[in-house]
Amino acid sequence: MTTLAIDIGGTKLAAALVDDGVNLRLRRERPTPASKTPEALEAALHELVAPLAPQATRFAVASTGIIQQGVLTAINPANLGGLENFPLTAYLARITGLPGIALNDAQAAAWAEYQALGATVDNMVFLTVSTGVGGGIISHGKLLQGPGGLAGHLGHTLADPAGPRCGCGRIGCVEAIASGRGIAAAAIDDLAGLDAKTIFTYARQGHPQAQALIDRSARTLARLIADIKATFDCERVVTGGSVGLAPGYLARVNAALAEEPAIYHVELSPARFRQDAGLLGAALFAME
Ligand code: ADP
Ligand code: BMX
Ligand code: ZN
Repeated sequence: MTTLAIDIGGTKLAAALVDDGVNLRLRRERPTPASKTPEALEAALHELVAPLAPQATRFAVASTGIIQQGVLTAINPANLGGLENFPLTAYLARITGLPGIALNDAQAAAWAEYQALGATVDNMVFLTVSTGVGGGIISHGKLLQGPGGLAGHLGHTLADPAGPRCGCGRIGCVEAIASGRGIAAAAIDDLAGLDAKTIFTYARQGHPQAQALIDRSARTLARLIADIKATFDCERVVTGGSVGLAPGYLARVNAALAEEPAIYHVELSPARFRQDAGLLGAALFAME
């Protein structure tokens, strides 16, 4: 069975064909439209999936935002604005002529990474540090989605009550500080207006402010991981997303976590499927 897998992120869209939930081919990627309207997203999705759809028997979407019965709503409209109650699965069914499913991107990635860990781990949490900070929780081998699809939105837990306001409306969310957007938003002076990717390049060249911004993100993530350990007592935390997978980032998170009391320590590893965890997870979930 061939699945048309689609990943909708705040920065990029990706699609690929996945055979039997494992073999990924013909991967395509394009930026998420800057004009965050339903029409712009529809046009971009259409262009992305059109060459692949005729070869697939169903579609499976991993998307940023809350997915409830195939309908997408942003919890943080700054990341994917203008999309309240966007009928994601209905739109894709119409343009592809295929049946399919949709789930949150970090929930999907958690599912793929959990399968990759094998029988040794029964409880794990996936964290993406990307445009936002997303999460997916596997508890006793089951993916937690929650009755409204909100389960695992760990990026919207409190990091700092004196911190910046998050696009979700709360003050001081982990996402507002640790995400790619959070890193960029805090940049000042010569780094003002630059994106997280460029700030990482400056940090590698020894730029003190760039290093401090990345360290602030990594420390915030480490505190979240200690909270996660206290809440779920999981055996593993897996990190993904372009910030989470950037060279040196996980080492900083590990160093900050090591400063917490030992009871809160948990094994961290980078996503085995790297940028494809969402695509593969959606395809695997569709097989369930
Ligand atoms: P999405 O959120 O669409 O899934 P990404 O996982 O690529 O996309 O995350 C986008 C964020 O990651 C942006 O803030 C971008 O600046 C940052 N980013 C992209 N590439 C890198 C990189 N190589 N190193 C560090 N940060 C990166
Ligand atoms: C936001 C939220 C989550 C998502 C996370 C990571 C929106 C649009 N998205 O917290 O649902 O899982 O970002 O998304 O409200 P990404 O785009 O960074 O991969
Ligand atoms: Zn928030």
